[in-house]
Amino acid sequence: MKFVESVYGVVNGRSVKSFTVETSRGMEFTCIEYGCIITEILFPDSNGLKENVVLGFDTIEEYIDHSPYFGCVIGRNAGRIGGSAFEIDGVTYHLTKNEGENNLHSGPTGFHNVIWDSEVVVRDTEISIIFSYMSPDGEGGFPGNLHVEVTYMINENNELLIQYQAQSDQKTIVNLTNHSYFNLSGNLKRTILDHELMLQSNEFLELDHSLIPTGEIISVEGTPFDFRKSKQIGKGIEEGHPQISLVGGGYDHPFLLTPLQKQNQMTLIDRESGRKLEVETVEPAVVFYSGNMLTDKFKIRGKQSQKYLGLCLETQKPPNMIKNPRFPSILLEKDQLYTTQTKFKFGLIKNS
Ligand code: FUC
Repeated sequence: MKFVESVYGVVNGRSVKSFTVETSRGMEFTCIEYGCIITEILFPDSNGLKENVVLGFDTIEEYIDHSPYFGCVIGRNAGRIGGSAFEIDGVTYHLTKNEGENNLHSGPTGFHNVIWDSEVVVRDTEISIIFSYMSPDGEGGFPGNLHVEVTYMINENNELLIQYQAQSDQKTIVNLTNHSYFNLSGNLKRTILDHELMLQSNEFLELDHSLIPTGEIISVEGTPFDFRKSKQIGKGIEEGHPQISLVGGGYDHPFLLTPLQKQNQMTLIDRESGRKLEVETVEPAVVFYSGNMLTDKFKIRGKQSQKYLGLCLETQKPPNMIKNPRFPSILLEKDQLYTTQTKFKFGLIKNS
């Protein structure tokens, strides 16, 4: 395995390091200290052509100016909180409204927008980049001094394991995820509409007009939300459904993952390039976002951004759940250790 460290850019006078890990089986992974952003993942297609399979920029300025959360860690809370407020033990905490009345992805002071400390552990067959951050009590409106650690571990099997840890000195809420946009065509040659997705989920959460879960759980059976057998994302969208139109013509929904099934949970395939991505998580849900709101207002490494240019598989606890006791709690008790992990494995279809 190879490892290279360099300086990616400067934010507020502080230099931001970038780390590149290369496996001997052709994967090249780069992340930076700003937002724990994964800026690039190069992976060969079935002809051995190494190309980038995530959306990202070459400069920190672009991330600061107009990134739709490309590749970053989202925290303290992933997704939307309705009304930008929540209550713990009778105390109401107010967050910044950054999407209408709601708070999206923890607002402008979220984890995507801070510089993390880093430490690198190099072993023979795996390299870990350990990012840490101390989020002060009241940051973004959230209670408690929260110490967070995010580890990107890359191994010789072309797997990226993301491990998260957090601990607070006050009762608070935590729901972390990574917001990478994948596009397996390579260097954004095509949209993700002809990618095939397999997602082991029997149910998804209905959203209201501001994309907050209504509390209704809908069976995927007989709907375009049924990905239990692999199918083209574009085909699903074409089938049409009020929930697909509601989110701008696509998917932006929390899918409840089949409980107890911790393997073969999600597989994304691009037949033309032969690339495959398998995702496994200990989280109970995944927000599958098909890039419906990506605009053409900026370029991504020379290519015009456009709707459906990338998709996210945001593994997490269902969003807004502080308000819904039917779902796993995102409350974190004082001194309790929050841990979670998700694995992304890159490969080729023909090897499976
Ligand atoms: C996802 C979506 C949102 C939003 C954001 C950039 O998490 O749930 O709708 O567009 O990404």
